[in-house]
Amino acid sequence: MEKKTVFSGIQASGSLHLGNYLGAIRNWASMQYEYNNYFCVVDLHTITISQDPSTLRAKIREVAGLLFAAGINEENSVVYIQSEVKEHSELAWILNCITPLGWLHRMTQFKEKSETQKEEVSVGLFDYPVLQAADILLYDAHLVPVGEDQRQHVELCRDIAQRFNYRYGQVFLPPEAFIAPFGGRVMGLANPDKKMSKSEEKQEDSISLLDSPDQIRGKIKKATTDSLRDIRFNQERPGVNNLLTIYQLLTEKNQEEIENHFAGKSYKDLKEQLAEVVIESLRPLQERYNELTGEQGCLEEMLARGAERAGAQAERKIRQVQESMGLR
Ligand code: ATP
Ligand code: LTN
Repeated sequence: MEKKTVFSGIQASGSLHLGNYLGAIRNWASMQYEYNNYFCVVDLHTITISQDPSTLRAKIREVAGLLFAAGINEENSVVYIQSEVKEHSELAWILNCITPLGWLHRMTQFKEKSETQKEEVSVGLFDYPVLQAADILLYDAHLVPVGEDQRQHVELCRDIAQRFNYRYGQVFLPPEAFIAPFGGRVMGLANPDKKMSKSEEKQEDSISLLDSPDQIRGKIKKATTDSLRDIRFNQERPGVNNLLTIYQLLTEKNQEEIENHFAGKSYKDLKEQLAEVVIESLRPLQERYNELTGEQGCLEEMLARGAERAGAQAERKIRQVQESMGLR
């Protein structure tokens, strides 16, 4: 039986953190053997919010390197940079012309992001979901593994695909969101009411995948807890709950085992043990990352191969789209 296709994207808006790893990348790596996969560093989405050019360039490379370091491999997956495959922009324009404005006005991510943006909100930020639809539809992806926050964008992509097909024939495959039942939302350390986020300016809120052992110990030590004593999973105690959740995601023990393990211990013990678990879990990833980026030109070659493979599929698809519409 032919394998289904998976597509997902990740922005280069900052340093990848533990939330990105546990909620997304680790799952992509473990599911890659069952599917044909495309994992894309979506730099064109990243510039919907203003970025410093040299930082952006470095982050694009870092994010791509971390995808490989987390175990995504070239045998099973195509890893590439969005702006290196020009068909993404081309298809986004075409889809713009069939997407009703009202559909975009309903997108909650735009409402949230445009509120926190102090500078002028760009047309690109508003159009973000259409570019995302183009990403997915170019590769005939069946499944799109994302966090809960992206469900609405994948639904919009389905609607756009169906509208296009209704007008021009069966060209696109309407995809489905694939939301992992577990690990969907790692919260900030200092501010556990908000999710850990790349674009959050407060450094102490998130653990970067490239943080040193001392940085990790320091951030976890300062994590917000509460004035109670017992160590239990409880949504109403977001700080402690988040530390325990991270511990659980990394050790893969069940909640009862973990609560028994920490019975009678202090928050200090919890934080110290969690820090060691995080350090040990990230160690192999950091070693692979250093190897990959230490070897001159290695990552660049991998990304060039990725862009070539993605480009071949994207070119076929855009041709089919143009023919169906009378552009070719
Ligand atoms: P930004 O702050 O720029 O929005 P982000 O950290 O939210 O960035 P994205 O690039 O938007 O990250 O998301 C990449 C993937 O990581 C998505 O699939 C998203 O659902 C997942 N993800 C992001 N933050 C978390 C988190 N705190 N917990 C679990 N998964 C997360
Ligand atoms: N909007 C997504 C990133 C993204 C994406 C995609 C995810 C861009 N294009 C296509 C899945 C499929 C985010 O912020 N996580």
